[in-house]
Amino acid sequence: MNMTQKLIASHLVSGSMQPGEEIAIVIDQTLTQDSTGTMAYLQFEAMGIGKVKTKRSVAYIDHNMLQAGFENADDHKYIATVTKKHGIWFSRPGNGICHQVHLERFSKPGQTLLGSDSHTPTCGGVGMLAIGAGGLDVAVAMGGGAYHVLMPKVCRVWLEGSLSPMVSAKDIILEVLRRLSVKGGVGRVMEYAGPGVETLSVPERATIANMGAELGATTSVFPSDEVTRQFFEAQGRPGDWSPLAPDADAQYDETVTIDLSSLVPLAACPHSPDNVSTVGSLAGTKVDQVCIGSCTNSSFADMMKVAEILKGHTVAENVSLVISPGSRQVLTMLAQNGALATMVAAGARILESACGPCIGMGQAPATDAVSLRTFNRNFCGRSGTASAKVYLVSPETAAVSAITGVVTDPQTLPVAPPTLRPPKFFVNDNMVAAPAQEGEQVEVVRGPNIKPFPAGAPMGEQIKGEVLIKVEDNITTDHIMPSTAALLPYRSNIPHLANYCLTPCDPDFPARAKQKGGGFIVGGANYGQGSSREHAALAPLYLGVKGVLAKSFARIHAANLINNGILPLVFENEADYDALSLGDALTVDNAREQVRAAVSGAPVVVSAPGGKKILTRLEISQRQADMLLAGGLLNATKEGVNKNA
Ligand code: MIC
Ligand code: SF4
Repeated sequence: MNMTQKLIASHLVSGSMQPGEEIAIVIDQTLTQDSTGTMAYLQFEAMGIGKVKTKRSVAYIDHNMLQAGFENADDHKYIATVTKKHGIWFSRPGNGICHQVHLERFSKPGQTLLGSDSHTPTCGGVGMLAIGAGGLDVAVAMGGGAYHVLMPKVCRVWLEGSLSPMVSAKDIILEVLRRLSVKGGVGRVMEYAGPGVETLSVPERATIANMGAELGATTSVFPSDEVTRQFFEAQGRPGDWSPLAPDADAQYDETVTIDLSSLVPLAACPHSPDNVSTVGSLAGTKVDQVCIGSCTNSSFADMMKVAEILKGHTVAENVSLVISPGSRQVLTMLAQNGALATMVAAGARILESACGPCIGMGQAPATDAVSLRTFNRNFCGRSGTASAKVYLVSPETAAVSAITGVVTDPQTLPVAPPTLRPPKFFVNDNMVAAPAQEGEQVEVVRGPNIKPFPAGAPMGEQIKGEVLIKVEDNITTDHIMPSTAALLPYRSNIPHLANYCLTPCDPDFPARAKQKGGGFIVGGANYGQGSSREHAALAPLYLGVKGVLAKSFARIHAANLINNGILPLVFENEADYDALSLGDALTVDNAREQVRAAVSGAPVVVSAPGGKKILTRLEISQRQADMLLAGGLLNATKEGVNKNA
């Protein structure tokens, strides 16, 4: 077996391990963060379960850190108290970005992790099966329910050679994205192997696993080897380590080979993580802003490289450099060894250990600005400035360019800082609050920002509505449910958020949907890529959207639609996409019957104007059909349809 098959086989509760078949796996650990967490905990509460049934569940506060009004602080209080009540560990604001902290303090090779954040695969860097999902799926897992996913194909990424100085783990994943695109990982686990793997430290592996999310992959997995063992030793957790490797005769569905020695510094150009060019080809482009941090590149080693490059220099006059160390562990170590002072002396603006500018929480660039970021997503407008041009680069490229003021290939710098593997990390878990022994005693605090979530209604015999919007390929959840500093505080207030649904594509969409009493969305390929945010299904649900017809869907978003009772329909014939227009009246007759028949592969017929019949595929299991008929997972769970929950 390969590692993916081993991890799945040891957690399998139902289904057969044939690629494309629905399987159910036991979840050992869960994580949530605050922007998806409020909804996940409201849903968990609605299930009426006392203590979580997982081996470990952790709630992080890292996204909504600007407290411009009471809303974010209210959300923090709600999460702090609801977690204390239900047996969940609570990583307090300031403790760091969920994926970085989870890797450092809670990851465990061989275990499964389900997180309500698409970058949960970061912990694949130590041999976990770590998957991102919607909040409702995570809530079910906390309640002891299995997680359902399609058995992935396994793509082996064979790494040879070793990286040249100033070429980074970020450049490896950018190379994978350049070759495979943002759709290239759909339905796959990326499994890393080959002699190049042992040249990479755990944080470097985590960078690659993290940004595997941008391939659309189910997750990415690295072996747990001697390098991993040393990482656990240095984290003061030697007992949590166990080995993981593929069998010598392991089989893979596909293989991609990368010679690390041949890689050069790369950049993802606006506005997609797979729009990759060499940094050399962009050299000389004037830079306005450099942001270093995020769950992709904020480890101690990354920060030390940056400090080493900045040493003795001043940030170019035309550049604003902001740095957010990924965790309190990282920040403390930088403070202790003087690297923080080096960064400050160079003119860096230090932000707290949180997502910050990565999710548009502050540091929106100037109009038309060029911003170099060590982050993982550069979707248009995500920075908070629609006209900004965001490039995704390595910490080396970012730091060097911050000094020169123009995009600069870091290989042109005479000194290359070493890659650090500290023998001992600074450990202090005092900002992770333990759950209460007697949860019943804890009172959950709900501020006025905590609104009930919209519930789906059981499916009727006929589904009718107009095409409310037609959008192109690769629409992200940042388009469907934008997340700016102004909107993130309302993640527990769907009626408010719904007013901004799909507005980057068409500002009139919410009003039209309300006026028409709901209807259908028409999308292109890879509809719903990016974030795991369930809000990209909940806001359309609130607006009365009953179905989305698209050329294809991103995995997490399709699951979120089904979980909320919305039909994700795939065009059998892509020409039908071209034929549909705004305002076309669509009808699904005998909807309940058609949904039941879809389980065995029958097409769902959608009637369009002029007597046209559009054939669509609804790729669902029996369990998902039950959910759609019941009006979503929560209803189905309440009806007892979902036995596992
Ligand atoms: C993101 O990077 O887009 C986020 C913000 O972390 C999301 C979660 C969210 O929308 O709250 C993700 O990646 O899932
Ligand atoms: Fe936070 Fe950005 Fe990572 Fe999402 S991608 S978890 S916003 S740091």
